[in-house]
Amino acid sequence: RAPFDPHDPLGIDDLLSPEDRAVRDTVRGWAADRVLPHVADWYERGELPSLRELARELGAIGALGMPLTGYGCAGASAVQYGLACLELEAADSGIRSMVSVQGSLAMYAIHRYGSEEQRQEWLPRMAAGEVIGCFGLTEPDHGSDPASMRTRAKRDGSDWVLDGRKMWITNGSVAGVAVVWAQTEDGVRGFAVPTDTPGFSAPEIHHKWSLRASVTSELVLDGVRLPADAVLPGATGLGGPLSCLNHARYGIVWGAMGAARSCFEAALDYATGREQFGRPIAGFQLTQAKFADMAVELHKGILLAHHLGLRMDAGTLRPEQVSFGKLNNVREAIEICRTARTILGANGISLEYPVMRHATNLESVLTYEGTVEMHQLVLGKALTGLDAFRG
Ligand code: TGC
Ligand code: FAD
Repeated sequence: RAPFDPHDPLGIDDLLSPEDRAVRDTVRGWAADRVLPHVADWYERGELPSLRELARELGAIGALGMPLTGYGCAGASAVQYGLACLELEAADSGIRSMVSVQGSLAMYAIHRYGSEEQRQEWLPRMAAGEVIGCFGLTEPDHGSDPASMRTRAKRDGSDWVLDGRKMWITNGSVAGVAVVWAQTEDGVRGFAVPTDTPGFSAPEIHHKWSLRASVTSELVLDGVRLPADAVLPGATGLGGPLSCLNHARYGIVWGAMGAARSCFEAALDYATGREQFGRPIAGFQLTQAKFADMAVELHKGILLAHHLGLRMDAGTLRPEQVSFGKLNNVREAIEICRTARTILGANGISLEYPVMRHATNLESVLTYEGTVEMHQLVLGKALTGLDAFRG
């Protein structure tokens, strides 16, 4: 029997193929070299200064649009994409967010719903990290209920004219292309908007106390005139953007466990070295109870993510199952980070350690891509057959 590994107590590694491990190790190595030495500083400054450089490097290792096929994308499995998200978020949720929005939202929308011309125009450069994408669904007054969005796209001859506002948009002010969702006479449609189009601007949102190493922006659309072929032809109705969310939410199911793992490991390392009452604090029964509970939720969460990944690869994953995973794993990850913080005592609040940074990041992760309550209601509806959203 293999010896007990405190970092993999259930032997989950045995479920992975050599290719899965190679993907994981590549992304882990990249994050260790390129993110971990700098991220506390970026976080403190509230910036992601080398975003464009990082995006190109992520493109070079195949991490952008990773499970998509063709157009320069890696064509990786869902499990491999999930492992990459876990490793990126173990460094910082902001890096995973940048990759999620690029690959699972902006690129996925163009790949699934775009014309062949739109795919050829945008995807190879996005896969290489040469063009950054963003995904504008949320508005200042409409977050959980995107069906009520006010952004409008009207026909003017063969052109489209877009007016409205989007809020809290990751990658917004660095994007070369914005996938914008707007109401039309035929329902919600998506548009690939080159961000140098007159009338488009993306002021950055400052003063965030979470996701500080991430670019978040407003999108302002004032009479943005687009040619007829800017609309994504394959999507009509809210199901278009919501189907993109399934993919990004799936990445978060894995990613949240990365943030939790980082906090668990920081706490374990700290508790074995730190002494109080003449003994390492890891030797106290109350501390060990915390470690046992954290490990149980961490590795249950990774098993759940792996299970959902196998279902996605098999084509059997349902949106309600993604809600199950997002609800559980983000909620448990936050609990693990908060518990880890207590183990570090006062040092737990310092940026010298990753714990508080992860805990505050996860407050955003808990809200974006569907709040806790949205995922409870999605599951509630599936379990009871009754829709609580609109009564
Ligand atoms: P509802 O009537 O239930 O559905 C409308 C149409 O959409 C279909 N649908 C889905 N299709 C695919 N996947 C899903 N998950 C779907 N959920 C619903 C549905 O079948 C229907 O299709 P059809 O053909 O019958 O018209 O819609 P509703 O208005 O009642 O709303 C449902 C609700 C509340 C679950 C939905 O609006 C929702 O998910 N709200 C949360 C909004 C949200 O998550 N926004 C995220 C914005 S992007 C972001 O946060 C990026 S963060 C950065 C990062 O990822 O790192
Ligand atoms: P609201 O919808 O106003 O909700 C407020 C509270 O009310 C929540 O607790 C909610 O659960 C609760 N609530 C609402 N309706 C109900 C109900 N029926 N029953 C019970 N409770 C309810 N969006 C994008 O489109 N693209 C992005 O790239 C993006 N990036 C983001 C990055 C960051 C850092 C953050 C913080 C957000 C980002 N978002 C993005 C926006 C995010 O998706 C929304 O914040 C989220 O969907 C919630 O919307 P809201 O903030 O308007 O909250």
